[in-house]
Parts: sequence; C-alpha cells; structure tokens
Amino acid sequence: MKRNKSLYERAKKMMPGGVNSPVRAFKNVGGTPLFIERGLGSKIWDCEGKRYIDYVLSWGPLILGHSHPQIIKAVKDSLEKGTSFGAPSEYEIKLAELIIKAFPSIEKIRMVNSGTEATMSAIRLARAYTKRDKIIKFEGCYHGHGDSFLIKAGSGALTFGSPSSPGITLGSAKDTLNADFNDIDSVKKLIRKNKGKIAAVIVEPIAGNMGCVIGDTDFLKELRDITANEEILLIFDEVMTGFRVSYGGAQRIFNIKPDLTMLGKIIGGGLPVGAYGGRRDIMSLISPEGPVYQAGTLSGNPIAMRAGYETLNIMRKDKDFYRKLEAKSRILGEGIKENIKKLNIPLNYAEFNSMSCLYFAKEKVKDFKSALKSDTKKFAAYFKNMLERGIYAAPSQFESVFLSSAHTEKDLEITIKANYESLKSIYF
Ligand code: KE4
Repeated sequence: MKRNKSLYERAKKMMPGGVNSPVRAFKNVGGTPLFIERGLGSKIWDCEGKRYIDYVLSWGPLILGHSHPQIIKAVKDSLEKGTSFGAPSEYEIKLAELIIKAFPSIEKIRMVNSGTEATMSAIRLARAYTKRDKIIKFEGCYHGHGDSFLIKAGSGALTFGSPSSPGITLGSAKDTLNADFNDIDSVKKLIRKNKGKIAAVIVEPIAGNMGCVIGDTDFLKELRDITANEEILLIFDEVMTGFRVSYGGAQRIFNIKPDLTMLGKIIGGGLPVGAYGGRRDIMSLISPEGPVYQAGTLSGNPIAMRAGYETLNIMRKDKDFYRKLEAKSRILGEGIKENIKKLNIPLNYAEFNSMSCLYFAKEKVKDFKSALKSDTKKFAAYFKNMLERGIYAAPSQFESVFLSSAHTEKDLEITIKANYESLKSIYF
C-alpha cells in the first residue's frame, strides 16, 4: 500500500478523520490526503518523495516560502536558548513593536496561540467594553472555531455544508447575528432590530474563507460609520490579510481604522501565533491591567515570537517586497484568465494581491450565496488534476490560495500550463 495511504489508515485510528484540522482531510475533493515530509521555498515533498508547487503555504503563514534560511537560522538560535519559559521575553516586545508600527489602529496588543483564540478573546473584550451581548458576523466569514462564530461560518464549516456545528448551545447562538457580506442594508436591519444590544461587528475585510471575496470599499466604510455612530465596536479579522495584502493589512489599503484587529498566520512565520489588539482604552480592560480574563501557557512563545519577528523584518526591509509578490500574482492571474478565455468556459477567477480563488461558478462571487453556487464536483476534479500535475492548491472551493516570495516565474509557467491541461480534461 502506498505510504500516504498507509499513514492515513494509521492516522484515522488515532485522530478523528486522521487529521488535526478538518479541511486537511480532502473530504471535499476525495482521495487520500498527502502526508508532507518537508518543504523548501515554494515546494513541498510528500512522504512518497513526490514534489509539489505549494499554494496552500500552511493556509497563508509562509509568505516567504518554506524553510527560509534566515527564519531557520533565527529559530535554531532561539531553540538553543530553550523552548518556553512561561515568563516575558524580549522578542515578545520586538514583535509587538513591529506590528504596532505597521498597524496604527493597534495601540496595544496581546499575543495568543491561534486566530481562534484571538477572535474569542476580542469578542469577550468587546462585550465587556460595551456591556452588550450580541455580535454581528457575516455569512461565509470564518473567525476560527469558537462557539460564537460557528454559525453559518466559512472555511471548513462551509466545506462540510454544516453551517452551524452541533454542540453549540442556543445560548451562544442567540447572541450571534448573521448579516450578508457586502450588503450594508442587512447590517442596518439587524442594528435596528437589536438597538443598543450589539457589542461588535466582526468582518474579514477580504473574505478568504468562502474563496476570495473582496469587501466593497463603500460597504466597509459605511460599516465603520454606522458602528461608530451606534457605539458598536468594529473588529477587523485580519488573521489572513494581515501582512498578506499589504504590510499594514487590508485596513491600510481601505484606509479604515477598526477598533480591534485580529492577526495570526504570517506574524508567527509558520509557528503557532495569534494576536488581538486595538485602541488602548479597550485593550486596557484585559487582565492583568483590567478585569477581562484571558491567558495562555504558550502565549508569546519565544521561538514563535522570533520566527514572526524575523519574517516581518525581512518584508519590512525589502521596500519592493509586495510589489514583486503582486507582480508574480498578476502573472498567475493573467495566465489563468487567458486559459478560461481560450477554453471559453464559465469560471470566475477572484484575486486580491497575493491571495486568489478559481470559482467554478458562472457569475462573479460577491457573497456567501453566490459562493454556494460553485460547482464543487468540478472543483474536486480540477483539484485532483492539478495534484497529478504536481500543483498543491487548497482542497476546497471555499478557501483562498496564496503566493510566496519564493515562487519563481518557472513555477507560475508550470502552474498556468497545468491549469490549462486540467480545465481542458474536465470540460472537453
Ligand atoms: P486559526 O485558529 O486556524 O489559527 O485561525 C482561525 C482563523 C480566523 N480568522 C480567519 C480570517 C482565518 O482564515 C482563520 C483560519 N483560516 C483557516 C483557513 N481558511 C485555517 C485552516 C484550518 O482550519 O485548518
């Protein structure tokens, strides 16, 4: 039996679905998940020695590619001094300083271990600050697996067609209201019906968990105005977009100042890190400064802080980093759009800087409902075709794919060719 298969059989005996995060199980595309042995630059190798060009990049964190020499060196250096102290260390300050400098809306920040922890903590903080219970999120947006968010969420929850997970009490679900992404009237309606009861609106400014759906500028700006007028906190979930779409995230591009921001992925350089931060008057409520409790054994882990610090530093020092990355992203996008045109097939390619999604849907995807119109069976066939051609993309239609500075023009050429051959074999 092939090694991927035998590992998968063993894994399924030990872990639910044989994985430690559902979307990795290839349930949405079928087949056996690949057990990855190593990564270098834009490539990963599975346990059978097969090489892939990687566009998942650990779901976004590896913007510099796998095993970047400076990151490896820094992590090794940190490792030799110990792995965890459960006490403050200097690199927590150094990483926090870089983030606060890059995000003017963040005056104070707290490091945690995942995006989920960041969003859960931010919501608790918003409720404490406003003394209100309800939150508004958007159908198809994903903010981690906290109870408050698994109500018509995106990412894996959407992939499995289980918009709300069992095990969530009515108590938590009743305080989560769902609006429609890019539809400001749906927000106004909820605010009218819940006057004075809403603590926060949380949004992915660019929704990377129903594929790649860009927030309309007017929608986001109106969201900022309405929440400010109603004394509702505006929370930007930039776990995916932070340091991805620009060094200052989506909020710099849209020039919008949220009250709280969540970060993750890239700020850990591939190690487990999440963070939430924002206005000083709000963050000062967090323990031990204030009464809102939030804690974590491995929060601010020195190795993870060092990996994140080195990652951000490399990007900060290269004034051309994002221009070069986005130029590559445009080459990939133009090539795929050219293929769609040449083959005359009804697909939609959505992109925003170095994140993108090929939708198997006729019309432009602008929200949850239109994302659901995608032909997930055709997507599954496409995913398999690309995998056979050595391209490792996200195993779900409802995820974004990412580019790294390690991807070469040769990688893009191979990918565009594989895209053409795969689409041709599915449609003709
Ligand atoms: P984590 O708890 O997975 O670190 O972060 C949750 C999260 C919060 N906010 C946004 C915008 C996110 O994209 C995520 C996590 N993203 C998914 C991929 N779409 C993680 C992959 C997975 O669940 O295995």
